[in-house]
Amino acid sequence: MTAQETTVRVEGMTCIGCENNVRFALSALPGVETVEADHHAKTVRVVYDPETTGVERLREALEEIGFEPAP
Ligand SMILES: [Cu+2]
Repeated sequence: MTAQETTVRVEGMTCIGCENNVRFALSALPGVETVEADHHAKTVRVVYDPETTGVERLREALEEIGFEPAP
């Protein structure tokens, strides 16, 4: 399996607490290997197994915890 990497722009991350929430929620998803959230840049970089999960699932998980992934 080859890991894929994506960077999602996430509006509404304003502090380290937000970064932690994002990291916690995405890390819990099957197939997610690495999560780096940056509230200054408003980006979340995710390394994941494309056979197990995908960008749409990541975006859903962000919405579930109240963030808005940019299109
Ligand atoms: Cu916050």
